[in-house]
Amino acid sequence: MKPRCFFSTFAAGVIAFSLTGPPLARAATLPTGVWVREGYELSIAVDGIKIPRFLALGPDHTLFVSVPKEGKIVACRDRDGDGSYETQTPFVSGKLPATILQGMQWHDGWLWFAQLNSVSKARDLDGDGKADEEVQILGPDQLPTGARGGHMWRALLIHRDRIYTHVGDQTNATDEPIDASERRKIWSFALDGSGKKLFASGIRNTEKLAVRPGSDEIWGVDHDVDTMAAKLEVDKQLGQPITDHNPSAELNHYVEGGFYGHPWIVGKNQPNLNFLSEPKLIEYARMATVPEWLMPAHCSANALTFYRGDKIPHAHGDIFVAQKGGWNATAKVGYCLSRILFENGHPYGELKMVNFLKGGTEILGRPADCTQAPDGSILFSDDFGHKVYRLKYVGK
Ligand SMILES: [Ca+2]
Ligand SMILES: [Ca+2]
Ligand SMILES: [Ca+2]
Repeated sequence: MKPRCFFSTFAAGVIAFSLTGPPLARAATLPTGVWVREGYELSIAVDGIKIPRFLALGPDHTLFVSVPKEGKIVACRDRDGDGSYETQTPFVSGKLPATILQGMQWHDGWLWFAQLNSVSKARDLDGDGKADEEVQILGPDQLPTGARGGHMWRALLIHRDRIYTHVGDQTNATDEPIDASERRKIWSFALDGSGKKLFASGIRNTEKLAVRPGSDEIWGVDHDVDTMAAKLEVDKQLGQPITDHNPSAELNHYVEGGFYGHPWIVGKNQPNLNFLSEPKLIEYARMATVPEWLMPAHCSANALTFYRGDKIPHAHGDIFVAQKGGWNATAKVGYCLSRILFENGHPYGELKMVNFLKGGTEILGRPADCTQAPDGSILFSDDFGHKVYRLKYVGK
């Protein structure tokens, strides 16, 4: 059944928040024209954080929000449990913006967090909401090369006493042998930083890793390459009819020893058209693990969360994906939160849940990360609108 579209006209109510002083009254409303799937309610969970990126839940339902441009992680509290977070406290601060605070996970009493060249953990000992003990677990000597190029957002996952981390290709598609760089790979370490092991390779830019509920499987969404047919689409009057739709963005199940194709192979074992003269092209295609699910080219699927709750019907084990929207497609794609449906551990369909593209052209938001709130709703950050939204199932 085709979902009924409607435009939000309701206000989220009054958001009261404080940075350091008493709560401030502040009216926060949804941007006009955001589409929300029927049966769901969208509201503003956190307002007033400039360019929020990644999210993590801590004890007592604290929501941690990374703010890379300001070199800090903000701890947000929803004291009355109504889905609106009233207080914001800088939990970690003073990091250089160039080191890009990104991946976070609460584990064993600490907030673990990744920067470009490090993985650290911090905790608050005196209960004032600010971390006072910080330990660096991995440093530049153990992690891939430093601040050069793009895709420097470090993923971080702690699972079964291992740290998993990844930084993407330093360019759109660097033409270098698989072993030439420690980028484009997932590495794992013991929790004390020892025992470095290669986990998977051929990955362009996967900013978040997640474990499928009831399994030890590690999954992630990988950004597709840009300008894939640039060598063919040379007549500017003809536009970019191939690049506009290729290659698809990928949802991958990353396995130990797996190779995921980048930069030579894209999507379901298709050649990157800029690498047709690569002598090992077919060898790479034979090696590559194909994605479990494909999303539209240039949607910029940025981060995911598996749903582990029971408040959204039939959603346990499904994935929610934050799609920021990319620059390389002629018509805008992405700018949404989607849900990828799973059955027997594999995806079989995708639903758009929230659409921030008004009339196909006007950008109202760019979802960067998502996570499941303690009450079973979905929280997702918008680094365009400087908000964290809450999507709650309300019926039907
Ligand atoms: Ca509240
Ligand atoms: Ca403290
Ligand atoms: Ca791939």
